[in-house]
Amino acid sequence: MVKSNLILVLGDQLTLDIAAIKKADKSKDYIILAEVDAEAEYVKHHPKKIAFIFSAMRHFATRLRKLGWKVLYSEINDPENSQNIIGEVLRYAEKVDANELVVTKPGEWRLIKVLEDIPLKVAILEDDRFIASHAEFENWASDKKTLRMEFFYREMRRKTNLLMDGDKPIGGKWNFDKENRKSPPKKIISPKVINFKNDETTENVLYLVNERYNSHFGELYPFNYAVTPEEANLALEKFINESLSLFGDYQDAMMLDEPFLYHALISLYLNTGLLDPLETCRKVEKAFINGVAPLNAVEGFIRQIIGWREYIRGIYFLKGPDYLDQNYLDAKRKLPSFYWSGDTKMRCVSQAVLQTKIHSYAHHIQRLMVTGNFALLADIDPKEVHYWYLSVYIDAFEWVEAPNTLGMSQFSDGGVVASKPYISSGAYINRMSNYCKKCHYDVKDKLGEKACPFNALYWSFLIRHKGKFSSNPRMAQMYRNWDRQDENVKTATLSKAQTILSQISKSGTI
Ligand code: FAD
Ligand code: DLZ
Ligand code: SF4
Repeated sequence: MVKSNLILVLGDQLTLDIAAIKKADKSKDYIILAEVDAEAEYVKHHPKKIAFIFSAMRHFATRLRKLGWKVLYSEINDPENSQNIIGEVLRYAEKVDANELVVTKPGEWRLIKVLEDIPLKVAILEDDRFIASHAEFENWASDKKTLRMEFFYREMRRKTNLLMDGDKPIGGKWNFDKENRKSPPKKIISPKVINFKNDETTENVLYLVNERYNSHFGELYPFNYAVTPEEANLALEKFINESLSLFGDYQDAMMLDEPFLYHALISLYLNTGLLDPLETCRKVEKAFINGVAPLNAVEGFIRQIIGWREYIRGIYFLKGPDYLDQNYLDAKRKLPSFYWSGDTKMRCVSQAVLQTKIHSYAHHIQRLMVTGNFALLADIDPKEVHYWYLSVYIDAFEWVEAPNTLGMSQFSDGGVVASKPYISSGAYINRMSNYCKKCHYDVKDKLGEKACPFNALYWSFLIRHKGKFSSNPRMAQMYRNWDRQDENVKTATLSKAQTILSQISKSGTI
């Protein structure tokens, strides 16, 4: 008799196009989906993220069964559930006397390792939901001195033929960012995101998540995210029709009580298999062809997906597990408690943290130039920052979160992802947001009682790490600006920064 294989599908692999399912035989193989505490708790994920994943898993299992697949599903409150992935695979392996475990490569070294070590015959297949394979990225990287995203992106444009006119980019330029990144307008009426109605499956999951993980950071209710590919597609369509045309212009803008602005809010769906990246980009390209959105917006959006998203994944797998342990700037401070409470007088930070608490979402510039910028300026241990981002964001899976946090945001890889640290004083935040007008601190002040903490911290960061950055041509102007300042002001600035850091160490906030 031909033995069955066990096909393990993880909570971020919820598509029929996943490699392990594409290789499976419906007539004899079993698909395993397992809700387990180990995955929900190895970092304490935001309850909305856990609910999103469990509900999407349950909906996917229903779909598989309707299509005739045999599904072995572990619900979180099943008393027989061993509460970890390996335990569940071994339990089912015994039950069905399986031949082999087949799994698509997880997006995290931790899980890859435990699956490689499982006492079963196992096949780990490459995840081919991406545009570039591991081999293609390695090949691209092999002869490069520096791994800059922009050049990799051009390769991806050529490969996908997105926004191409023969071998030339449409519009004559690869990148239209000069036309993007406007300051926020005085008034904005940003389109509302769809609040999906929860069905019985989602309501059951919400009940269980609320009971089980209510000590985790974040608010479970209201829960309105899509949990099926059909719903995720509706969210994408709405973005294309109502927000895409202004996506480029206000990509970097931040506004009080406007968490989403013109962003797509689709990373959670792309990263879990509810949306396909290439199909998404083709729909967005069509919006340009049909005159629904301008080139600067469409090119900017496509670059985020076939450029940044693919590049970041390439870096994670190219650099290996040791990438997580790097700490180029030797940053050692503890993460201030206001990252978990939002309890700070810095309006920009409290906005980012409180939105994250409610939605499990903040947009790119809030992540990079508010919470990330502050952590970098304050020498926070990158591991603690990584733990925070991985647990609080609904779209966070290590392959995409770690290079963004450790590389792009915290410079802990010494400049693999970023050619210079993403740091700024309050002036940048003031230019790109309306936060400062409603802040306790004065963004124009560097030294006074109410001086914006970003200002002194910015200069003290530059001076503390002068040995590492002063020869970087992209930072020369910053050091020249410092040199031009009065000696007394310099001394007072560094002392102010010290006072801020001591205050945070003592009271956990500022
Ligand atoms: P939009 O702004 O509408 O962009 C469209 C899409 O482009 C996103 O859905 C996303 O898939 C892709 N994209 C844009 N920038 C990036 C990027 N730098 N890396 C990968 N994909 C990108 N993104 C994640 O998906 N998961 C993470 O865990 C994550 N952690 C981050 C941590 C830090 C410190 C920073 C600075 C960025 C992080 N990002 C992460 C990238 C980016 O912030 C999110 O992809 C984006 O905010 C998701 O919201 P959106 O769908 O509205 O994106
Ligand atoms: C993030 C997550 C959570 C919260 N829960 C589960 C789960 O119960 N079962 C599962 O298969 N996957 C879950 N995931 C996603 C995994 O953690 C993810 O597959 C790895 O982090 C690799 O990207
Ligand atoms: Fe943030 Fe400083 Fe502006 Fe306050 S003044 S919102 S702390 S940048």
